[in-house]
Amino acid sequence: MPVYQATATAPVNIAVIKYWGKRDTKLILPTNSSLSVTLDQDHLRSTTTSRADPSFTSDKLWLNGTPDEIKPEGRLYTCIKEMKRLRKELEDKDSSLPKLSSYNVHIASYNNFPTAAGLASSASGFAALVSSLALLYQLPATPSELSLIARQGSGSACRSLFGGFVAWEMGSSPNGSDSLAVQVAPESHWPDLHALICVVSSAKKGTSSTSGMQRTVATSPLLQHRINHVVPERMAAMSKAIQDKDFDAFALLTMADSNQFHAVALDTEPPIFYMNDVSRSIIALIVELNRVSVEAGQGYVAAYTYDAGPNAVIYVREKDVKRVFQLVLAYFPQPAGEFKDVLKVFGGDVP
Ligand code: 2P0
Repeated sequence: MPVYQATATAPVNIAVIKYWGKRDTKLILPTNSSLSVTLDQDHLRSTTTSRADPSFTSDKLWLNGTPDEIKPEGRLYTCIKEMKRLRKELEDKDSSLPKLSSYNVHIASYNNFPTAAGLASSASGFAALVSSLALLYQLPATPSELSLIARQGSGSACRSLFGGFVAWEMGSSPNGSDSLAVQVAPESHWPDLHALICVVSSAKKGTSSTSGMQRTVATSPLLQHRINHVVPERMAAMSKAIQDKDFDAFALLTMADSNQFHAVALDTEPPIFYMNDVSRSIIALIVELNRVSVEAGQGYVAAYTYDAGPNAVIYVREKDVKRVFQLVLAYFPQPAGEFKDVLKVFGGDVP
């Protein structure tokens, strides 16, 4: 009997223009476009193996070795169903192909980063799942086409189908056919850019992104302003900053968008707080570092950004990695209080 099995990996991505809010919760269609940097494979990635076999009695999933439920009509179920549908289309065109679409699949997914680090794994997880099934089913699909399916697993997952700098275009079609990821620039475009990940707390977040963002959609007047009057211009400006490798513009936009995302979280009823006192102290440190550097005519040094949790991601250029790393450690010696670690450097190792 032939063995039908494939393995794929996908990295974590960190948004610099944030996704927050859905206009369609089932199809996962966002209320605004977003843009992210995909981190390198060495540090934070999911690796997923999929196997199809006529002897399997149901679809099954293991996450880091532990069985996970595939809920009927849930997100995992939808992704697997959509991938089988694409395979079936291929089989209908070429009758010589084995009928893998009729077999159940077993899927095993691992993260190479500790889940205790409090870093989101749904983006890399769903991207790796869709990639491994695409490989198993030998689909001729492009990463943008696969992003349409990964998006239905977790919105931010669609951006992890590409490396480098990636936009998730919100689209306008009610069926989601144009809500997909496109690469703004490959990783090789700006190798000078690094990311430091400061693990402030490894605790699970109090409000999940999925429920938090819909509360924001329902109650925040500031979100309407953001969607209609801020993000469209910011997407264009961020793409240009990346194309031009303009770190000052990139840093200003990244920090402004992180601030506004946390402002709409606070503008939600009841309010959502993702950052804690340590997160805010790191902001103060970066703001002061930049102020001194800008006043000396040397421009911005670092850009912080925070997702739906207290951990900081700090973008810096190669020449400043060591300096910023040492500065963070000087103010937040480890282990101290809630501050756990400066984890990884995207594009290199911790100096
Ligand atoms: C982002 N976040 O753009 C934003 C910034 C968190 C803050 O994408 O409901 O886990 O699965 O689509 O993708 C987190 O939201 O939410 C997120 P679902 P997801 O990265």
